[in-house]
This record gives sequence, structure tokens and C-alpha cells, in this order.
Amino acid sequence: MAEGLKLPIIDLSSPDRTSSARLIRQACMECGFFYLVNHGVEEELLGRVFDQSSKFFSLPLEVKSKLARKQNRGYTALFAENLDPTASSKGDSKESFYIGPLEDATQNKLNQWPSEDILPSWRPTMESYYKKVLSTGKRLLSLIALALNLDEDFFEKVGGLNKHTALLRLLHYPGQLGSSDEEVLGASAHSDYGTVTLLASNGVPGLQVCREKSKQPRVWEDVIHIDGAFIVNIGDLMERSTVHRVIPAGQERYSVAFFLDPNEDSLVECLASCCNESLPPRCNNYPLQGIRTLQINAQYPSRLTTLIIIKCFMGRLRPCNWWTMLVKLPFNRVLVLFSTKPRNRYYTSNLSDTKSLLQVTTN
Ligand SMILES: O=C(O)CCC(=O)C(=O)O
Repeated sequence: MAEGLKLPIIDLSSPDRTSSARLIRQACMECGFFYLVNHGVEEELLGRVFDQSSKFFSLPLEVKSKLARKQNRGYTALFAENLDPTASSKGDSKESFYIGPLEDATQNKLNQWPSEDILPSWRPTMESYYKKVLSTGKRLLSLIALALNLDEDFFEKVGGLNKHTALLRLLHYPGQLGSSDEEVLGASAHSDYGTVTLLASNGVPGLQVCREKSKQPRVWEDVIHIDGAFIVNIGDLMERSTVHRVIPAGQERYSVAFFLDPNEDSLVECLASCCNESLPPRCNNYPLQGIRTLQINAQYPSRLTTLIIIKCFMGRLRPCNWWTMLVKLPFNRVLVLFSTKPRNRYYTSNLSDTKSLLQVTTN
């Protein structure tokens, strides 16, 4: 197994916020991953989340399948998702459960909950965790704003999370799979498409990071578990997203990922502090909703999405913006954004797969 990565540890409760922001900035420029401690989510609550998660995933498949994923909420079975179809046709060896925003009644209605008769503590436990980790994520985002030379309350002021689309995802990787000639990963190589992801696990190894995604063959480094710490990575909307994966460790792994994603109606636009005359914005006014829908569809491929991609590639259809984005996406990853007003503004760091964003903002 590859050597463990040495990642910086950020203390969310440190009174020296300037130093913390500096550390985050460095972590994001170098790797896009760091640990977060003193984050305010009690270990006892996390313990209950894992306990409920294990109870749910132990249920018979027919029971879990009654909550099958709809509108990106609910249960996905083993091999349903394929994060890297170029590596394997089989799909990823994990099952999962998505929970979406709770505060907004329309969004909350989409959530699916296991029956109280079967798992009476599931819903209150997940709701408590969702609220806690959301608050941690928002505090972290204010440090990231500082790291980008913005006011701490920048993202809050522009209302970027007023109608956020953060997803909590419980994951279960079975320990043993039947033998197969094809290498099957727990989660194949991918980067996350939101702003930040906060990940907790039951300590079973498997998470690996590739710092140079264009280098072949790829070099994978283990991310070691630290008790009580979240593993945080920045997503595509923060420009320096890092490819990661989960390999089978021969033991059952449970994890819980919280993807802090902004308002659905956001437009992707470059932050003023992240571009200048010599480095103009490379991507502006991309609608987040379009990008996300396309990304999610690509993860759970349907015949329609595949057809559109093929037709665009063959030049048989004149691609509209969204289709163009879909085709470009793997090569030209997008950026940050948030909206000040519904259906209006925006914003972002500067894009491309280079580390230029954070370098440009260095005074
Ligand atoms: O389960 C893990 O450790 C990682 C999960 C992950 O990378 C993801 O869901 O995007």
C-alpha cells in the first residue's frame, strides 16, 4: 500500500483565524485535502450516525430498495454508481443513502426516511447530524473566504447558501466481495463537484488521493484516519479539486460524506480576487444546476445521457450550452459560485486544472 499522506490539521476553534486561513490556503494549493479538528460535531453523535447507518445497511435489500434513490435522495444499491466508467464497467462496490436539505420545505419533502417501526432513531439522528455538520461547513467556508482574501462573511453576504443543496451521504463498503477478474473499487477515481466535502469514517482504511491526476501511471497515497477529525477536501467549485478513490480494504468500511453545495440557481463566475488582466476568467456564467444535473446523470448513466454525449461528439447535434458543458466537463473542471439573488449572480474562483487560482490571489 502507498505511503500515508501528511496533511495539515486545521483547528476550527483556533482564535488565530488568520493562521488557520493561511494553512487552509496552503493545504488547498498543495493537495486539496486537510484534516479538521475541534469542529463542533460531538463524537457521541457521530457514533450514533454510524450505529444507525450500519443498522440500515444490514436490512434486507427488498426493504432498502423501497427507498430507492429518487431526485438524488434515498438508497443506491451495490454497483449502482460508477464514478469512473473508463476504469470499470461493473460500477462501484458500495451502497449509499442520500439525505438532502431539511430547512426548505420543498426540498425536505424529497427526503426519504426508513420506517419508524424499523428504525425509530434514524431520522432524528440524521437530522441532528445534518444540522451540526452544516453549521461546521459554514464556519469552514468563512475561513476559506479569508484564505481567498475575502471578508469572512463573503459567502453568507451574497446569499450563496440561502437555498443550499448540501447532501449528506451515508456509505457502506462491504468487506469481502466474490472473486472477479476485473478490479472493483469501493469508489472509483473522481473529484467532488461542490465547494467542500466533510468526511468521517469508521476508521477502516481505503481512501486514497492522487495529487497529480495527469501523471501516468497515477500515484495513489493513503489518507490515514485520525480519530475525531474530519477529512476535508475542496470540490470542483473551488477549482483545485483532487482526484480520490476508495479501495477495498478487506473489512467493512462505513463513511459519511457531507457535500456542501451552494444554491441550485447559482451561476459560476470568477471571483474578482481570483483573476486579473493577465489571467482573465476562464469560465463565467455557467448555471450550477445544469452542471450538477449533468454530473449526477453521468454518475448514474442513463441511455438518454449517453446518447446526447455520443451525438455531441459526432457533431450530429448542435450542442447547446449545457451539452457543451457536459462534453467539456472532464477536461475543463468548473469553479466556485454562489448567487446573490435567485436566478442571478454568482461567483467563483478561477478555473482550469492548474493551481493558478490560489496563486493569483496571493498578494
Ligand atoms: O467513503 C469515502 O471515504 C469517500 C467517499 C467519497 O469520496 C465520495 O462519496 O465522494
